[in-house]
Amino acid sequence: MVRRQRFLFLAILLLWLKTYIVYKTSFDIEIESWMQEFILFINPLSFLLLIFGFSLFMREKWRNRYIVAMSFFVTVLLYINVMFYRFFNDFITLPVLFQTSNMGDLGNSAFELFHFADLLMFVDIALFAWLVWKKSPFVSFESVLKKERSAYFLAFTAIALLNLGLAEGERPELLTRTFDRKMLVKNIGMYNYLIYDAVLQSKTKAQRALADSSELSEIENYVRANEKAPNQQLFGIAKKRNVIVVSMESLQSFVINNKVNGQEITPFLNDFIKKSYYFENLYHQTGQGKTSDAEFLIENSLYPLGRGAVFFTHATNEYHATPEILKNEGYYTAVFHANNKSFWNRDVMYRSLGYDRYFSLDDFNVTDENSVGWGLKDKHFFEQSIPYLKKLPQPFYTKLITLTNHFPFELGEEDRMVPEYTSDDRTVNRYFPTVRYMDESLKTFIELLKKEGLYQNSIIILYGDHYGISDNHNEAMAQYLGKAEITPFDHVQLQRVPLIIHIPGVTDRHPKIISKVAGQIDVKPTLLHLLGIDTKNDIHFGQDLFAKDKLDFVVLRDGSFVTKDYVYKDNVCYDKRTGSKTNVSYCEPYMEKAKQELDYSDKIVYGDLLRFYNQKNVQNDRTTKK
Ligand code: GP9
Ligand code: MN
Repeated sequence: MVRRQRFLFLAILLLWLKTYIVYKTSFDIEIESWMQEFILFINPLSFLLLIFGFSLFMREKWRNRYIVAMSFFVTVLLYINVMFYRFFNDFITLPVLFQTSNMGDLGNSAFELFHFADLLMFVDIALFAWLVWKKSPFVSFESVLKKERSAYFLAFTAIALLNLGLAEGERPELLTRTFDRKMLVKNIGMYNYLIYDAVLQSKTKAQRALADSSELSEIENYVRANEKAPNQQLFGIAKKRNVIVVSMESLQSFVINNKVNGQEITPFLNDFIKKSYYFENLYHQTGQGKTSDAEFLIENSLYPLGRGAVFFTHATNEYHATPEILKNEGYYTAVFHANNKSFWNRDVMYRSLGYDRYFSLDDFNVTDENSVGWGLKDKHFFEQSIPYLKKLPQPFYTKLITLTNHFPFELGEEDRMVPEYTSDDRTVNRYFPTVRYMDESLKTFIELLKKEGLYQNSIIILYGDHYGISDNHNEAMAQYLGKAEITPFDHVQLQRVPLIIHIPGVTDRHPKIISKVAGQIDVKPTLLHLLGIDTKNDIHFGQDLFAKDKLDFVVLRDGSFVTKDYVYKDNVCYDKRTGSKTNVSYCEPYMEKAKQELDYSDKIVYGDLLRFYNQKNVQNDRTTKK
C-alpha cells in the first residue's frame, strides 16, 4: 500500500519530520528521558494520519489536491505556532489566536520574529504543488482498496492509543490539568493539543450558561476568611486624593538598584523608592494576556486566566473593579495608553471596568520623530498626557500605560543613556537602555506633575506589569547575574516586579522597604484601604499589603507559588535561602490553597459569577433602603 499511495505517505512523513524538527528547534520542550523523547517523536503522527486519511475516501482527482492543500494548511498552522511561541514563549490558545486585532499590531514585532530559515518549512509544499501541477508519475493516483483503507485506519487507531497510553503513563491526569500547556504539547503533540484547546473553549462557553448563583456562596466564604483587616494607621491616609497609577512595561525587579557596565539602570526609581513604600518581593501573576492581565489583577484582585487573555475572552462579564468602585465614590476615571484602542480589546473591557474615558492612540500626536518600536515614546506619552490630566474633574483615578520598554526593546541612539549590555543575546543587551529610557521618562512625568500642581494631592502607584526577559534568554541572563545557570527556582524569583506606592507628605517622611511576599493581586484592597474605602462586601483574592497579618504568600498563574521560606514550581519545592531542592512536604501546606484560589477565581470569571453577586448586593441595598 505504501508504494501504491506513495504521495500520501511522503506528505505525512515530511510533515511529521518537519513538526519534530520544529519541536526541537523552535520550542523549548524539556526532555528528561528516552521515553519522553519517543513520545515527542511519535506525537504528531496520529493527527496527521487522521486528517490525511480523509483523502482515502476521495475521488482520485481530488485526492492529490487535498494532500497538497492539507500539507500547506498544517504547515501554516505549525508556522503560526512558531511565530506565536517566539513572541509569547508559549503555545497558542484559540482565544488569543482569534484576537486578530492584536495579531495585526503584533506585526510590529513580526519582522523581528521572522527568520530566513523559516522559508525552508515551505519548500516541500512548493515541490508537491509542482508535482501535482505537472501531473508527474510520482503522484499518479492508484485507486484505494477497501482493505487498504481498513489497514490504514487500524494503524491510525493503534498509534493514537499507543500515544495516549504512553502519555498517560508519563503524566497521569494529563488531560485534566489544563494550565500546563508545555506538558500537553510534549505528550499529545501540538496538533492534538490545538483540538483539545478548541474543546475546552466550547466548554467555557457552556460554563457561563450553566453557572448559577449558588456557586458563589462557597467562594464568598473563602474570600471572607482570606481577607485581612486593614492597618488602622494607614486606612484613609490618602482619602479623596487623586490616584495616578502607572503600568511600567516589562519592568522586572532585578534592574532596581543594579548596574549595567558600571552605570545605574534606574537612577530615578532608585531615588523615588527612598521616598516611597517599595515592595521588593512582589511577583507578577500574569498569563498570556501580559499587560492586560496585569491591569486585570491590579484592578479586580482576581486572577487572569490560564489560557487566553481575560480582556478578550470575558470582557463583557460583570466586574466590580477599582475604577467602578471609585466612580461610585465620586471619582472621575480615565486611562491613558498610546496604542490602538482595540489592542487587548481594551475599548470593550474598560467599559466593564468602569472607566469614564480612554485616551488612546487617536488622542495623541504620534509622528515618526516621537515614536519607536511599538509607538509613541514614553517621554512624549507623559508630556502629552499632562494637559488631559489637568482638565479632568477631581478627584480622579487614572492609569497610564507605558510602551517603550517592550520587546524587541528598540531605541534610537539619541535616547540611549546607558550602553547596551554585551552578550550574545541582542534582546537582553537592548533591555537595559530601554529600561533606562523609561526610568528617565518617569522622572519627567513626576516633575511635570509637580509643575502643574497635580503632585501634592495625589497618591502615585507604579508597578511593573510582567517579565521582559523570557526563559529563551536564560544564558545571557545567567551571564548578567553572574550565575552558572538560571534554575527553575531562579526563574520564579525573576518574576518579581517593582511596586512603588508614593504618597507625598507621607511616604517621603517615612519611606519603607517592605519585604513581605506579595503579588499584583494585593494592590486593589491595599489602594482602596489607603483611600479609606471599605472592602467588606468586595469579592477579591488579594490582601491589604499593610495588614498586620498579611500572609507571606503568592500564587503565580502557572500554579507556582512562593511563601516566606519556599518556592514551589513544577512539583518541586525549593528552599529560598539556598535555592536548592528540598523535601516537597515543606510546600505541601500551601498546595491546596494555591490550587483553590486559582480555581475559585477561574470559576468567577468563567461563570461570570459576579453578575449574581452584584444583583444580590443591589437587592440588599434596596431592602436596607426600604
Ligand atoms: C500594548 C501594550 C503591550 O498595548 O500593552 O502589550 P504586551 O505585549 O506587553 O501585553
Ligand atoms: Mn506589557
